[in-house]
Amino acid sequence: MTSPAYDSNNIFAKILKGEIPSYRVYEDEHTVAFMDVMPQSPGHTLVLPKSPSRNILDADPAALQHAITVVQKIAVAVQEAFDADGVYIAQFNEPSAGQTVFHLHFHVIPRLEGVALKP
Ligand code: DGP
Repeated sequence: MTSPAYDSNNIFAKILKGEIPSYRVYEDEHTVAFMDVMPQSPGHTLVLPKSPSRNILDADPAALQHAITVVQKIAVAVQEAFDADGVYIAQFNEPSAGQTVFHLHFHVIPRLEGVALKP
């Protein structure tokens, strides 16, 4: 089955264009990271490539490679900033897999031993 085309009106595209505010914690030429508006734990951060892709299935490999290096930087930063015991990385592709916003993004979620994630 082929994935639908990228829709440039998705909410993260609007955040990238500055049309919707976000709490940005990192930005470089290719990638942005900002805080998730519905955090599953304190420090829940989203990392996304600026280039338009719906999810990992249609992502440009170079953009993906760069984004994962930023995921690592953010994971190290949130582990330290939130004194986390671990960091959960998640990424969803298409509604059947739990994706709700259709611009490729990675969840970087600090975890504390014995503390459940918010649903
Ligand atoms: P998913 O597509 O299921 O991987 O998750 C999308 C995430 O995006 C979800 O955790 C909530 C977050 N989110 C949705 N709308 C906004 C928004 O306008 N701003 C921010 N910062 N996060 C959002």
